[in-house]
Amino acid sequence: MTRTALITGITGQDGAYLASFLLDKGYRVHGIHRRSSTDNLERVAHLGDRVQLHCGDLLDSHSLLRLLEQTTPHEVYNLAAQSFVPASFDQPLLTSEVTALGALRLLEAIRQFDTSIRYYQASSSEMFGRVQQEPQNEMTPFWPRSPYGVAKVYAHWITINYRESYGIFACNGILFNHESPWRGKEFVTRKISDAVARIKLGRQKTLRLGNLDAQRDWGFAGDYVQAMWRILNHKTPDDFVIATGVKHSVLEFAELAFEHADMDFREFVEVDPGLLRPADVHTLCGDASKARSELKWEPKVDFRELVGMMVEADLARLNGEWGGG
Ligand code: NDP
Ligand code: GDR
Repeated sequence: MTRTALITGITGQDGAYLASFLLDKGYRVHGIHRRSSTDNLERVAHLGDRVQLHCGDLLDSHSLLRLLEQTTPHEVYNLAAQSFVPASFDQPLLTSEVTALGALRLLEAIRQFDTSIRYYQASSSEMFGRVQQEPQNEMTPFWPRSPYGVAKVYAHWITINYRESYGIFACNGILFNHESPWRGKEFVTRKISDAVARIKLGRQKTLRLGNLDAQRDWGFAGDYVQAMWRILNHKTPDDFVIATGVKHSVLEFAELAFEHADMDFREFVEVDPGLLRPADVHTLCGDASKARSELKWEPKVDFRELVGMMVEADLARLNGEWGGG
């Protein structure tokens, strides 16, 4: 029987990679997107009518229930969120409504419609925030450092609560930072790769960054969406850390990205104190050994390959040669 998946946040980076992955696995794929006055379907355009798109919003319970009834999914992937950490300091209430209560609205709709639906929650390493242990695993206590991180902790625990209370196959993937050529331009990796390409082609002179010392465990989004599917198709519902286990600083990312285009970052990077956050997460590094042993999941793309892939894609984009794959 053909399996059916419903993805929230299909227009985002992970939504596009997950939709493509599930289609290749033979799934029928439905996606929920917000109505917009401008086209926001760029990342899924290449999938054409293989993906069925529906208007809905995590702020609107009725649209979620209606779309469950219309699409009758076996699996629901909740990837939608206000996902940009700095914006969560400017709009903490909106972030909580979407990122925290949005998960609850979707779980409630599942509870009302069909408790046999499997539910994936996009949990985040930002929940570890001021880290209590290095590296972080499923047992590490949370200490979120932003309204976004706090909202993700709520969504994480309400997912566990619906699993324990109603027997729903509800799981959290605690994913560390993952990037790709489809990453939004406000996130630091894509901001850097885009700037490197522009500077290389003479269209930009400098790159202004905030905290250069922040360290992240960066992986490739294409690898990480495979973990989402493995989590939902595991024998029992559970929570998993997904990470590479290797961390690098923002400075190292910038250095390598400029080097990839035969440039020296010291000539172009400027520090802008205005880009520092009220409270930042200084270091994150994940321990994915549970996913490795129970899900047989492994990241394939390493840091150097990821940086090179992103710079190459942005150079190709600016030259009008990028296919979007
Ligand atoms: P993006 O920011 O690229 O995508 C977020 C998606 O959520 C977009 O499709 C956006 O729609 C949608 N969205 C926002 N608000 C609403 C709403 N009110 N109703 C419905 N949809 C909404 O995020 P990523 O793809 O990078 O991440 C996917 C998920 O994983 C997010 O929940 C994120 O918080 C989480 N995560 C991401 C990590 C990463 O490193 N990428 C790591 C750990 C967790 P629109 O296009 O209209 O804005
Ligand atoms: P993050 O990603 O906050 O980890 O959240 P982001 O790329 O925004 O920041 C990573 C680190 O880089 C530092 N930094 C800058 N960040 C941005 N955006 N712009 C800059 O100019 C800049 N200079 C330095 C930041 O201070 C930070 O320490 C991402 C999102 O995808 C979340 O949704 C997800 O949950 C987490 O990753 C895991």
